[in-house]
Amino acid sequence: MSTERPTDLPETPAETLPEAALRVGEPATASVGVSGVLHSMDYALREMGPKRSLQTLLKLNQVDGFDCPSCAWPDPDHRKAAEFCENGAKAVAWEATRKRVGRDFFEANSVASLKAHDDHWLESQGRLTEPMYLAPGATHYSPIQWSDAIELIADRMRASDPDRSVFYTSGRASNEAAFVYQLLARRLGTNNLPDCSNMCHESSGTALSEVLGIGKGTVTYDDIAEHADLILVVGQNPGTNHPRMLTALESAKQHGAAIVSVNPLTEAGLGTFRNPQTLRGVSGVGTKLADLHVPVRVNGDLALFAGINKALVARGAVDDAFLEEHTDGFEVASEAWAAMEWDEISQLSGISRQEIEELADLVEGRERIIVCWAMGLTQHKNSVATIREIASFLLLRGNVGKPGAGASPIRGHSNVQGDRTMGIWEKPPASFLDAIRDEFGFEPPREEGFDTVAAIEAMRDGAVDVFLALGGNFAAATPDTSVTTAALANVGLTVQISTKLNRSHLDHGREALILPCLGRTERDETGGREQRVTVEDSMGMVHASRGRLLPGSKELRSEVGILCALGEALFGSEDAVDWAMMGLDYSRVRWHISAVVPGFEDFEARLKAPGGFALPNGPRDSRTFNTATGRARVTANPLSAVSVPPGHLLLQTLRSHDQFNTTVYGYDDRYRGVTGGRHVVFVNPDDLDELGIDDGQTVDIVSVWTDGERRAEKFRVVSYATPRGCAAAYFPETNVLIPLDSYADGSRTPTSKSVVVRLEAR
Ligand SMILES: Nc1nc2c(c(=O)[nH]1)N[C@H]1C(S)=C(S)[C@@H](COP(=O)(O)OP(=O)(O)OC[C@H]3O[C@@H](n4cnc5c(=O)[nH]c(N)nc54)[C@H](O)[C@@H]3O)O[C@H]1N2
Ligand SMILES: Nc1nc2c(c(=O)[nH]1)N[C@H]1C(S)=C(S)[C@@H](COP(=O)(O)OP(=O)(O)OC[C@H]3O[C@@H](n4cnc5c(=O)[nH]c(N)nc54)[C@H](O)[C@@H]3O)O[C@H]1N2
Ligand SMILES: [Mo]
Repeated sequence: MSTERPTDLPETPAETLPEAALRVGEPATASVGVSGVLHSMDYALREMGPKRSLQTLLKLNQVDGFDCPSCAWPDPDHRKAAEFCENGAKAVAWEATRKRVGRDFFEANSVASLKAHDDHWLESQGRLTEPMYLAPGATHYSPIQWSDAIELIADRMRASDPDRSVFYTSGRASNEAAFVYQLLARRLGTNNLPDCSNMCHESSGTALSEVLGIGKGTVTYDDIAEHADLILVVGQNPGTNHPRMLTALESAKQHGAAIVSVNPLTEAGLGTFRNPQTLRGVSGVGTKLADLHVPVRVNGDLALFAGINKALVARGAVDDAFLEEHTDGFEVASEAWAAMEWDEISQLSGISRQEIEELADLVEGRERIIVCWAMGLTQHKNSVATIREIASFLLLRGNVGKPGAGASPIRGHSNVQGDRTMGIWEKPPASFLDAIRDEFGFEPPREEGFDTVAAIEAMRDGAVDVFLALGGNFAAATPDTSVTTAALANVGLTVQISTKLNRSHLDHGREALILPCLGRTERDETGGREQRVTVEDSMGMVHASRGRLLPGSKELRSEVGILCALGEALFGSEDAVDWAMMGLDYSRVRWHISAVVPGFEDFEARLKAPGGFALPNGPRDSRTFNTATGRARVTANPLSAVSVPPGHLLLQTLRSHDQFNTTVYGYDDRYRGVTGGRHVVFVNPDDLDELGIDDGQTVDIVSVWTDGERRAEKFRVVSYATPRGCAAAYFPETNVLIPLDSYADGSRTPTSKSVVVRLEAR
């Protein structure tokens, strides 16, 4: 196989970044509505054309269709014909595009030349079509047969110690793919299963397991849409990241709920919502969603909720019977709250005592309270403590295990929760490993494996020979971009199972493979019959997903198919695990899942119910708490927040309206008034005055950490309504600023929302 670059093919020139087109206008106060729908249709037609657009969008989130590959928001029981949002439509169009990246493309473009392009350009080249191999020292990827690619991975894994292989997962993988993947890692002999969850809701899982005895939320769709009378949306931007949640919030309002948004920014989605599925929405008359906006300082939520808890306890406005019957720790926590100083609470949260007391008034008048949250809470040093404090807030008034009340971490990737349920976890419980042993008859490894941060450290230190990624974009999504890039270069073989070209194919190990796979939208005929897969949504509902489109290329394989082939290559056809059988028929995988994973008994049969089935949830179903004491734990968590030296700002890194994580659909952030570019940093006007920096000026963002400084160059300053001392900019462009060893206590989630920076004029 040739790795020489053919000289007669021109390299695609690297485009200059379109930042020259950057424009900043007023942020929007309303969201969705007709403009959002038209925007997504425009997009769908451009990427898919009219026929594919119809074929896909009308099957999206339908009972006999496929699960939206965008976020993990659940489906309502009563679905509409168009059960999708603007950003779901974009995600589908992005996958079902008619553009292709084939061998000619890789022949024409060296890895070095591709690196000069940005993330939008890379993915917009189209779907990957055949397996590609980058030999040691080669400048270009070249085609490789599937069987050779699989044999090559097996060969490198066999030649190395199991703990020198790493199996990364992104949250789009189906339950079936995830189950086979973790089985492969454990059969090989390692728990090195880092995943995107480590960078996402790990803090939620850690905190909730400690205090409620379950690492998931405790509410259903109907709890939000029909039963709650107060919903707090904390550190989450649903208008962009979970747009279908706005429909549920609109319904909640119609059922009398009050909605409070706790966020440094006033995000458009929680202003006026124009629901395109209703006549009122289409005609432009919207529902005002948030009744109250609490402009908390970045990282100020622990202090804010401690303040509310302090106020509630001081007033005696707690549910004594619930606390007595179901919890422990209340007495100790009450003393700790009583001892906290209001001045410190207000200073750290940025919210006055009076405003906090007013919030407590609102809470006192409501009987069924839900707190929803996402990355605004999970990506700080004190995130686990913050989420424990929120659990205490719910427990104080018995808001767990009754209709319309509970904890609701809103998950990101469409199956990230299911992946964890299937055992994608570097520290699986012993009971899970025992079940694997009993089902398959081999002894799985018991030592804890690498999480995402530990995996990067191990690569950096030369302790990894094979890095395999089931989806995602590890090189771009992880913190400390330069460190991670260098770490990946230190790996023997990097393997990416992907749908689209991305940074992780270009920041590679000494040799590298790209294995192109089927996406959600595509018909899966692995083993000569039509297969379906399953997913679990953010509320613990499990349901089937079946794509309809013809695969983007004849060479594409399913994730399950690829992984089972690797299992067979590694362990042979006589192995304790029936790799070949599972690769032919996914119901065989589900059969094993039934035996191993609690809550999946009779899996295949229960899938027949339209809309799927609910997994058991102790706190929600029966106020059963699987904690160390068998009770829910009320905790008061010592006040803390990141300290920011004078002249510096606390930067949060977030998503624009035109991206899905590292997948950048375009350069506009409609709701925040930014078009034509992504290199912007949002700063409070008074801070700009104090720092002597002008709106519109170009700056470098410099992060300050114990080991020195990191720099992100050429950002345009945007004067914006964010609390004093706080700033915001988009990820992944700013991941270069986040130190690898800056992570949350207890969950080791990188502190992507708490980066101490200064701005340096250019
Ligand atoms: N279209 C689209 N959908 C997505 C994604 C996507 O990229 N695009 N990503 C998916 C994934 S994987 C995830 S995890 C979710 C992410 O969903 P979100 O968590 O909504 O994503 P972010 O853009 O990171 O937004 C964080 C929000 O928290 C606020 N915030 C930041 N710091 C703080 C703080 O200290 N306190 C409080 N109270 N708020 C704060 C920010 O202002 C922002 O509104 O969305 C999922 N859905
Ligand atoms: N600074 C900063 N960093 C962050 C965050 C932040 O808020 N700030 N958020 C973090 C969060 S919440 C998350 S979840 C992570 C995300 O981290 P990842 O999950 O690793 O990244 P994604 O950008 O979601 O992955 C996109 C890639 O997935 C591949 N892909 C898409 N669909 C499929 C499929 O069906 N199968 C396969 N095999 N591949 C597919 C495509 O090739 C695409 O390029 O990033 C984290 N990083
Ligand atoms: Mo996420």
